[in-house]
Amino acid sequence: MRIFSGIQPSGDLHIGNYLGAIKQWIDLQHKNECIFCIVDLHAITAPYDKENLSKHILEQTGSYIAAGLNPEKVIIFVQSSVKEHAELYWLLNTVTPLGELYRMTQFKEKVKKYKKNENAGLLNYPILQAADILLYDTQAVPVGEDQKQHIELARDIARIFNRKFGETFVLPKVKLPSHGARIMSLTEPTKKMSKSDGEESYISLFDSPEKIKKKIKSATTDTGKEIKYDIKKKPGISNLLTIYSLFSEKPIEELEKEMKEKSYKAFKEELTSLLTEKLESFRRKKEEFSSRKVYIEEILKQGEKKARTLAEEKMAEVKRKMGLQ
Ligand code: AQP
Repeated sequence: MRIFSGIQPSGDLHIGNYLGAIKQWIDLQHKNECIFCIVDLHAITAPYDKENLSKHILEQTGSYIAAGLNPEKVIIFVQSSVKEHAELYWLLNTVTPLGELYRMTQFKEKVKKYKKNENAGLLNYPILQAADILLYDTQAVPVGEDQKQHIELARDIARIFNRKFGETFVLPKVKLPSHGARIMSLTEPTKKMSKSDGEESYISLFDSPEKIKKKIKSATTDTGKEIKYDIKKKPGISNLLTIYSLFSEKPIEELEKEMKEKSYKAFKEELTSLLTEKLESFRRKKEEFSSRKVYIEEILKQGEKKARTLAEEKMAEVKRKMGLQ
């Protein structure tokens, strides 16, 4: 199967990115043709630090490999290095119903979040995402639940284009993890965990044991004492139980029994030990790759070459179908 997915170079990868997307990528890389993209053109729709963007891109590539992606098996490249993404984006603009864009949950949330930077990129973001996906005849897109709506729109855009100009694009399917599709913020457990929501709200894959301890200790819990999964009444404890369950690979019901007599404090201490242990190898490998800039740059160069070959071929077909040169 052809697989495509991407993450913005907008900060450290967190356990939500890992459980929602990257863990699936690592499993899928063995038996599929995988393309993983660092989506810098998406990242610039929010306020960002121009001086550090290329540093973040290299760090993120190192993080992908530290997390377990094998650059020998998968294509890893930077979105802006293959100009066909932006080119196809424009062509797809002309077939995308405007009403669909205004309906997108992420657009509504981001307009509120970036009140001082309400740019058209926030609205058109899913069209660029559709271009990323359709350019590579992608069959499945492994993402967290927050991106489901965008992948469905990409599928609709492909359908509209095919109807208008003839069979051109593969209709992509969304691929959600069976568990962990939506990890919530530690400080506001009714909101999803996000890179751009302040350090205290997420656990980075590369946090030190001290940071993990501090963040879990101050994670929002709920009234009452019981360690029980109840997403409505106990969103904080339910989120911590989900994280515990996914990293320990124990079902939530089993954990509820194990933790029956324990206090929130004791439960948090156990979660801290578990995360410290499970994230240790990510931390170690990231340090190893952070000193290998030339190697990382070479991976991106090779990835760019392979991605460009595929993208150029598809763009030629799209333009032909549309009657363009
Ligand atoms: N909390 C989450 N739980 C499960 N999956 C998640 N993903 C993101 N947050 C969670 C998945 O990670 C992939 C990459 O997302 P992205 O960085 O491209 O954009 P995002 O969804 O907007 O992620 P963030 O952390 O919230 O970034 P910022 O703060 O920069 O906007 C996607 O597959 C996503 O589903």
